[in-house]
Amino acid sequence: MNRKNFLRTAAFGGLLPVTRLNIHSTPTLLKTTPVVISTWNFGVEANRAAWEILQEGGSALDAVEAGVRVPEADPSNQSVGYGGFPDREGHVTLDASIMKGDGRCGSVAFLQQIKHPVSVARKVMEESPHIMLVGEGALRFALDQGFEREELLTDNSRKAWQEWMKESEYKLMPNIENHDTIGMLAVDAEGNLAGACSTSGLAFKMHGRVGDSPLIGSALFVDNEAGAATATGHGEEIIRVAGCHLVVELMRQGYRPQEACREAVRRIIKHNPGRTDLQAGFLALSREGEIGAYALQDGFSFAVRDQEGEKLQDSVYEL
Ligand code: SD4
Repeated sequence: MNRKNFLRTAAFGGLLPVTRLNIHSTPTLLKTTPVVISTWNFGVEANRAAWEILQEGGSALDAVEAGVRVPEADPSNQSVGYGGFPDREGHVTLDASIMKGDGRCGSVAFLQQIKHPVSVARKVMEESPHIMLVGEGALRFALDQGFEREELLTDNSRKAWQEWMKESEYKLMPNIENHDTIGMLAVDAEGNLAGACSTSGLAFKMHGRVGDSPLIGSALFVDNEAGAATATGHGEEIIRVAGCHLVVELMRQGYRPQEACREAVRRIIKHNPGRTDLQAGFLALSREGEIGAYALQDGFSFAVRDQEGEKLQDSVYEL
């Protein structure tokens, strides 16, 4: 039997699992119908900006950048970009990442005074030989690239911080009270995946703290051969399990997006038996447009936009 016939027999006759063959084959680009998903209720508006690009045949990369910029610029959103809650010392410090299905990626961490960290992350990917820049270096790079310095601490967020200072009690609060993050995944008409993530991190965190959002493989991972994932919640726990890399690798092994997200949540629970003060929510998207979402506990919502319209959904959860 020559090799070609063997592979055909293997695929149709069941000698080898079909997925084994796929792992080693170069992925062909599919024509697909675009889909964009993102974390939390503010994802609905963010998805609209992404959808405008996707429906005109634009790339998933352009779509996720445009989408994530929406909550970054919104002062009423106190967990992302402008208007984000500051750290304990009153500084708004931002983390963001962006990744394409071909493995190219960029990120910034502990960046101050720049309203759109996701766009700086994209510049790191496209205009620097590196993947990640932090703090002062990230700021200098952003300024060199033409971004402007801005005051990101709004009056409302300053007041919330001053209120918090009275007790200075650092307690973890699940869901919207303390932390959300925009994580967005998209597949475009060419079948290419991309994702982006942006946050001001946990409210009133220690100065210098960096969460999962800028760490490739923790809050974001994208691979056209397997799928895409993003995460929100307590970054320290998501980092410990390399959450989004785990989700995508499980999808590569044949897990459905939802099952893969559930497995990541279960790993976090295994590290934290009995704890009820944690939250983590994962979203996953396959190249064929299949969506998965799973959270550690109640309260995680996500937004979906496809040709059928827009939806806000509550995620299933474990505890
Ligand atoms: C962080 N994961 O900095 C982010 C915060 C977040 O929902 O997602 N909150 O840990």
